[in-house]
Amino acid sequence: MDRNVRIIGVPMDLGADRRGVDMGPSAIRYAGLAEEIEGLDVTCTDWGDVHVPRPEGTDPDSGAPASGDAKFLGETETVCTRLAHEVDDAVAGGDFPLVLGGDHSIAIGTASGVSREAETGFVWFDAHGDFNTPATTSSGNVHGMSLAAVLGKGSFADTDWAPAPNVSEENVALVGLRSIDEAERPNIRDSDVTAYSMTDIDARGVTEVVGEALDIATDGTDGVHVSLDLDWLDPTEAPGVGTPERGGVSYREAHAAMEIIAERAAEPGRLASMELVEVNPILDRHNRTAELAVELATSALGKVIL
Ligand code: 6HN
Ligand code: MN
Ligand code: MN
Ligand code: MN
Repeated sequence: MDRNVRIIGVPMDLGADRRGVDMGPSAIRYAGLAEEIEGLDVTCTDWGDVHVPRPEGTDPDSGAPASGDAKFLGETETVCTRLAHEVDDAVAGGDFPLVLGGDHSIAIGTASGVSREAETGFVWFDAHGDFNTPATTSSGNVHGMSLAAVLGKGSFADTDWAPAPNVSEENVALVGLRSIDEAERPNIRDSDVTAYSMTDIDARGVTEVVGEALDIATDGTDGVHVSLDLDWLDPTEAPGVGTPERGGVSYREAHAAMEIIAERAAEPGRLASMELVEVNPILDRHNRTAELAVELATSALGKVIL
């Protein structure tokens, strides 16, 4: 990594049903994130947390009436707007934003901040598509709609905070899918994103799939944002997530993917930003999912075995 890493925590849990994901930033810090990054001879500054309202005393129906079925949409907008400002500020200051979630709804803020001045491709590592809209969701949880929001799908098209200013569907690749809702599937199929399921990884191997995902995300863009939902990994490796799905990638496959990102994203500006989301310490075992998040981040930032 050729830039100072700016850590931005977002203790957000309004976009998911299971409590505890708001403690993700603390758990990831406790697992030694800053120390491990400095061990790579990369400087690192922790900017603390973006303020997030508590769900207690907050009305889940706070969004505009036109929001349809999306819980805490008003608060999500507030948090994502704050985060977008922080991320934009980091990029403008020449830093590399490393965002710690929190649930995956925060990607709406990261995307909007990082793409404010630059065409940005996305590699979205996840068991889920996060491609529901308020019209198709069955949970009402915004973390299951975050990529659709970034791309301005459904009623998100009518908001000024959700669609990212400079992200094209053609430059978005999802990797590792294995749990898509029935009503969500056509949203993905009818879009121009490229989606790789676990079946693709089984057939072609993680290195080939991630290489192709990076080709898509770098094609004509200024940089790539890596959004890493820890439920991308198999729950045996990453038990501390709110929506675990069996059949995810292994420990080594996850590292291989991050190592390819480090290798391919080495040119200045290529890796634009990264976020680590959905770590839930309440459901974790001895902080191992947070520790894994730290390991994967350092792999993406250039840690090599030899
Ligand atoms: N995540 N598809 C489900 C929903 O509620 O829309 C699950 C979403 C999970 C989202 O893990 O970031
Ligand atoms: Mn500022
Ligand atoms: Mn997700
Ligand atoms: Mn997920």
